[in-house]
Amino acid sequence: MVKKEMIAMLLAGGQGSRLGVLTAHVAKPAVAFGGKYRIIDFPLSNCINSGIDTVGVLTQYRHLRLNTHIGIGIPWDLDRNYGGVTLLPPYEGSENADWYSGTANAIFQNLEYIESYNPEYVLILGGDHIYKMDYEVMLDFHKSRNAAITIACMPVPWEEASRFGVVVADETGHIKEFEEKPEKPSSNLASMGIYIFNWPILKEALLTLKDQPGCDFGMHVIPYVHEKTQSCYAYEFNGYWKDVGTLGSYWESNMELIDIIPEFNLYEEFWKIYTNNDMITPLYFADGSKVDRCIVGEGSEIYGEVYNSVIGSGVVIEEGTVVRDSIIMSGTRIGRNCTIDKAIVAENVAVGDNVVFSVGEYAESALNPKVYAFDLVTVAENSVIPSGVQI
Ligand code: ADQ
Ligand code: ADP
Repeated sequence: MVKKEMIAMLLAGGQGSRLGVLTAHVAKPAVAFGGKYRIIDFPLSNCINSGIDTVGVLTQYRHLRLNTHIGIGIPWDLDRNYGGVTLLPPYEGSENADWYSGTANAIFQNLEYIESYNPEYVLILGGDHIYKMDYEVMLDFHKSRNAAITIACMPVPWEEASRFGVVVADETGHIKEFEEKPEKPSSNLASMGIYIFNWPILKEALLTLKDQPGCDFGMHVIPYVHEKTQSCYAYEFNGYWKDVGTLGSYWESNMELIDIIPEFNLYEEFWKIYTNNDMITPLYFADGSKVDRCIVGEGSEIYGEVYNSVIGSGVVIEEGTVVRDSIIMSGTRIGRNCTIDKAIVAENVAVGDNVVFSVGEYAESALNPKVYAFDLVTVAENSVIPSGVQI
């Protein structure tokens, strides 16, 4: 079999509990983003744009949507006989466990998959960040330093540093210290959770640490390899990179897409983001409709007014309704004369007439336990909101 120089392992098995109702039924990487995409489209597109054609996707929680979305990988040109994209749920190829107890344990349970490609390098990716990165450039850096591991890193505000792995590195990128989520960080250069490993080194570490409960990259594997090889490097990334792990950051990064010159641009020809979209009908703007500063997906029908919003595909916004600063996901219908302000309405929701969503107080209503209001009104997918409801 042909050897692959580098394959990617995309970790898509986190719980994503901080996204609340948005991940009640779907895995975080499968959550819609930017109108027509899902979060996982970003790392998957980065792979193919970087020339990586073999990607294992490690799934576990609520992975049905993820499976349907990825399918055999056609939109990303990852439908291959050898390589391509492979979904790797815990029960396949695992020796004795039926659950990925940690990120490194997930990789350990798929040793055979990796071995079948006999790679020199393995790229480990998370499934919950929005960014564009050329992993090939990172690999060149890795080779030039003769590194055991290269960790993609980015400076973050000091007050946020303690929720990341942080590194202290010299000007060549050589890592002197690595600490996973330290209480008192000694640096604000954060690990992005993107690693290139020399495969023999990663394999040795996984076999050594295999009995470690909840074996994790940040907690166990990186400290182990750092200690052992003293050859870990930080690859500094300076582009846009956003953790969409909380409702606030999720909303904010969607809103950033509609800036006139967005910091994160979906329209760049040289780095396309691919997705699976079966919507075939065109967009329709009715007489008297108003749409200002929005992204709107195909197949949507707008009869009302929409401002500063990200609208998915196949969304219907009826007459007399005003939507502002909101994310409305695919397949949702909003009735007449509604006011929707600063809301995240998930997929296939049916909202009646004269409904008001505006930033109110906490409202876990008797009406529908899936509806919450923080500083955003968030509605779970497939919910039905009867006419006249005010949140
Ligand atoms: P965390 O943000 O805590 O830290 P982590 O929980 O390790 O991230 O999840 C990383 C990725 O793996 C996510 O995409 C998640 O969905 C997935 N994942 C989590 N558990 C999994 C499991 N059991 N099986 C499969 N997939 C799983 C990491 C690093 C930090 C770094 C941040 C950057 O540990 O050092 O700073 O990422 O966000
Ligand atoms: P969640 O924590 O929403 O369930 P994941 O399981 O996908 O999400 O993994 C995210 C991991 O990131 C969690 O283990 C969590 O501890 C950590 N984390 C990252 N950023 C933060 C943050 N701002 N606050 C708390 N935990 C965070």
